[in-house]
Amino acid sequence: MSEKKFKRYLITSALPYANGPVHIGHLAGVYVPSDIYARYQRLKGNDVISVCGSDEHGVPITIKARNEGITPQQVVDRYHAIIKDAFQRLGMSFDIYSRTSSPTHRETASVFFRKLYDEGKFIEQTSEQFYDEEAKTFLADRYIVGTCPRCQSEGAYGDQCEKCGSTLSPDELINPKSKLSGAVPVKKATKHWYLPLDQYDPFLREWILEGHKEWKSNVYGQCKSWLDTGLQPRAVSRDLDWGIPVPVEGEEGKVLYVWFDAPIGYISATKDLTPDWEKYWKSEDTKMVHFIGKDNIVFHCIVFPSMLKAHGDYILPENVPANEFLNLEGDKISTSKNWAVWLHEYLDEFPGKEDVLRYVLCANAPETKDNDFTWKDYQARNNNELVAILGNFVNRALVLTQKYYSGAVPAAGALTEYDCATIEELSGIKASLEANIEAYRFREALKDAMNFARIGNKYLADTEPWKVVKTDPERVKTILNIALQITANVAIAIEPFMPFSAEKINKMLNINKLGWEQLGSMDLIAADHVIGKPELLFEKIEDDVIEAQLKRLADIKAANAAAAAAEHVTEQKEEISFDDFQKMDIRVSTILEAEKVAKTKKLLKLTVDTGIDKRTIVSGIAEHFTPEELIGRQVLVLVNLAPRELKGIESRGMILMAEDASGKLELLAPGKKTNNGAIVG
Ligand code: B3M
Ligand code: ZN
Repeated sequence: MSEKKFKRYLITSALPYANGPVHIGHLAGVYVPSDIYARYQRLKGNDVISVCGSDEHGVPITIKARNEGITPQQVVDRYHAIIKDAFQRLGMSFDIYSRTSSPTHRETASVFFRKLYDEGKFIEQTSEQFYDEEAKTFLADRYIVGTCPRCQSEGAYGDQCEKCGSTLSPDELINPKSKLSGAVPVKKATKHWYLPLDQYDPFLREWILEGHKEWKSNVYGQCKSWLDTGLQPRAVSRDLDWGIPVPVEGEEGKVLYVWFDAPIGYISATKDLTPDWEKYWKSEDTKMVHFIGKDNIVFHCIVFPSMLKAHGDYILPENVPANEFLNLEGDKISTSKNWAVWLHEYLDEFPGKEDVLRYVLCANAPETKDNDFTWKDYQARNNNELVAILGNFVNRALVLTQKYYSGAVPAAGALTEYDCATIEELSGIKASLEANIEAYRFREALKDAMNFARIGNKYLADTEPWKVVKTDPERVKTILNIALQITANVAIAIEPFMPFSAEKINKMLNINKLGWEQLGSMDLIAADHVIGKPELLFEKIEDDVIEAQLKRLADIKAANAAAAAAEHVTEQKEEISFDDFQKMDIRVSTILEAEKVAKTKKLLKLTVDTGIDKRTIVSGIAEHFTPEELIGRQVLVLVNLAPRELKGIESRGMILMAEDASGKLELLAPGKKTNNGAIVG
């Protein structure tokens, strides 16, 4: 860990794409850790700026606009507002939440590009790219669709097949078509500029592999493998009509590649925040930390630092503590499949529970490996940790002070050995808490912060002031004085993690927000100080609330399965002759009786009236239909199928059903009531 002392902190958080809302995966990966770190550094009295904003360029935004028949600007205006409002409601304490469609950013990114262009830092290359002659536009990979060469499924994109997950290039697609016009794309020459990353290999090896061995292993390891694989020149421009125009005369229709312009958004946001922006970006006394998800490591550790190095005026990040990914109920979070807990929806459905979400996402953060969010765990942590420990302790300390002393803080008397042991234990927390935050181990840091409440809760449970007050009221004054000092410490320690609860505690203690340097003191609240009205910090979350969320996800999963099924149709079987078909004898029949076959999950034993006779048929539909709902239903039966014995039961015939790719099963039946025995032809 670098021991260098810095005069100020420049904290950046990955700019969320403004083509959709943010979800808990974004929060756990990037924004909760970033806000904890920024709040902590501010609490310590450091000069801190925390910048973020919407990333408003890039192909996904143009696709969203096209799909909705609106302009890209309308897309980004919608989601910029939703994201900015949701961050603010969750207590994200950015000093600015800007956007890359801003005039400052357009100017800053253009000047940045032009400096590198004028100084010959780019390679200029003309290459053949896919072009749509009808739409008269070059096609980004996402705009080309065709048959996947790996799994043969339709609808694969030029860069990826979503069915089998293969990474593709447009040249590999079978029967490529333009998503814009449906035309077959043609190759057309086009000029672009490339940042020769390979030339920055020595610098990056020195700066990262030698200079930043303290970086998180998941980050350091990814950088090392990128370098060992060998860096290639990277395009910094695109043929698109949405983005920052390439500031080169005669090059209309070309824009800066979104990953070239977006990181410069941190600089432009700082410019919009303060006229003193250069002291943050150009002084070695600034500690710059990028908070990102693991999919952004290459851009923040390899590409952007190479851009900054090429430019020459700017500092480099001191650390990039990227988190891994958060999954939801065991599945990958997916915007396109709506498999997410959207922040703005959570805030609407769980008013007053902003800190519960911050707490759970920090406690479960995917700091070193992917992790899973489950609603059951959310409920358990709220009920067993926030309500039962933090809330319970604070409430007892305050309510008992109100009850015994009308809210006036009692003076402490002589301390017992147990009091001293408790105070001693508390005194060791701060160092661990600081070390964990400084090392970006926020899960461990949160446990440290909660230890003030844990120890306080145990202290009250062990000293039982509600009992002792009958026999030794003087002793209770000491107990509650200590409990209130611990409560004030809790408010300081949890502020970076749960700012709303910290504020509530300070309000109930009737004190102003205390500084970090006061953490650990047992002399924070003077005797006779009158505290405010106690209120519950957290409330128990009941099962029905969680069930409702799980039902929502179950419905989404079912809808996705149905959509997938509708999309994917099983190939047609081999051709048969009319004579082959004539051999089958299919009759309208009615199910008279139905029962489960013992010791099987799938089998039902049916008694069926085929019009010819009443017979037994065993059918594997027990997971789709109950016996009760089958009785009396008309079905189609293949009656001349050779009899088979299933679990000791002779089955004569087959009930005909339709099953789609999602496994959804439906019985086939005549549209109207029909005589049993009627021949199906
Ligand atoms: N817009 C976020 C992402 O890849 C991307 C970050 C830009 S930070 C400069 O999800
Ligand atoms: Zn595929």
